[in-house]
Amino acid sequence: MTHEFGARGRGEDNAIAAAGRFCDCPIADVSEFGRGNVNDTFLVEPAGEHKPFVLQRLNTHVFRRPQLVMRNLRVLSDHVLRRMETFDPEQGRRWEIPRILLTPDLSDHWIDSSGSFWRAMSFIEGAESIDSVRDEVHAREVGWAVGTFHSLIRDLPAGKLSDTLEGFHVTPLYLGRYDQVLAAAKPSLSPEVRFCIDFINSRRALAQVLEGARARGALGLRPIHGDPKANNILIDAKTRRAVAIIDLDTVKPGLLHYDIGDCLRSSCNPGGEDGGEGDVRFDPDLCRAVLQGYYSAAGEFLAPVEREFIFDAVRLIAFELGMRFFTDHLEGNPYFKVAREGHNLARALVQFRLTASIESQETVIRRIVKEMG
Ligand code: GN1
Ligand code: MG
Repeated sequence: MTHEFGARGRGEDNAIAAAGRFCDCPIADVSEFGRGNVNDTFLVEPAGEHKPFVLQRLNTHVFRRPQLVMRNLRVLSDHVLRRMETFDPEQGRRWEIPRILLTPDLSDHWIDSSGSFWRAMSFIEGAESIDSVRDEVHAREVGWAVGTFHSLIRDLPAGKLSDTLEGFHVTPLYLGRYDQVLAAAKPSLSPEVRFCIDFINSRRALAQVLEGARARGALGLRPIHGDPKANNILIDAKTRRAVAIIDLDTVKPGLLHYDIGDCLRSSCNPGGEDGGEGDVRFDPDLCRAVLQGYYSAAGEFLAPVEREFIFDAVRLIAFELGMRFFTDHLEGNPYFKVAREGHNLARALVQFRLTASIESQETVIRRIVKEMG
């Protein structure tokens, strides 16, 4: 399956039908929601007193066993809700987890006549998903939310979670796949394509940095979020504090560094993934603020050796995402939704420029990590 341009608008009729399965209520409106690159997300607004909720069509090209995704979500939410009974986030601040909604026959999903897989979750009210971190206060909240989430799931037994996306964030596997796709695609060598190929070639050794440390036993698997980019942390519109972390489909055992790297690469890139105005740049002040927030919630879990890999993690996850976008571009965009021709190539260039900015600030970033203790 290849996503066509404007794929976001696809299937609204089906969305209305699906919305009706998760609420015994008249539906006033169903509109596209958020900016996910993989699943299709809608906000459902029922008429009358019923609360709005979030409806999603899972991308079953990516999540090939969606029932397992839902089972993981149930395991996760039962665990987190139990932990939250005794968890006191600083001064009773608000902290929530989306609830899974059920159909009348108590199923956590509904499959429509075209085979689309739908599920619904409660909507976290009065909170915003913000694509680019605004300032250090926001950055701190993002880091705090990821640390809090790590702290809430750290005792979730790995055996209870299925691996719903094998090889996710295992960079050497992405590199191997890229090599295969490039060999088959034989792309015409525009300057941008040439740049990406050269950029990857000169950093092949980097792909091993975390997996090598894991193989040596320096880093170990723990439950992680998998996709803690800045806009997956919801910010209370009034208090400006983080209130939830969403997009929980990739929770599974992994390295904390996948999450820390992903959170930093997204939070410290003020121009965002589509590249704003001007140069793509990694902002070290935002990095310090994210880490301060993270450490305030979860610093005690990070062994000294794990801290040493934080720089490598942010560099690697930016590089890896660039390689994933570029591979998808070469393949005709089967994975990430695109809004225009060349979108995944443009996204890859942003991540590679971000990687270069991270590399050029290695000393500063390593010093910031050291400051944290
Ligand atoms: C995808 O769909 P979305 O936007 O939540 C991707 C992440 C990437 C992200 C980049 C399952 O997440 O790994 O970091 O795009 N999710 C999956 O924006 O591949
Ligand atoms: Mg996601």
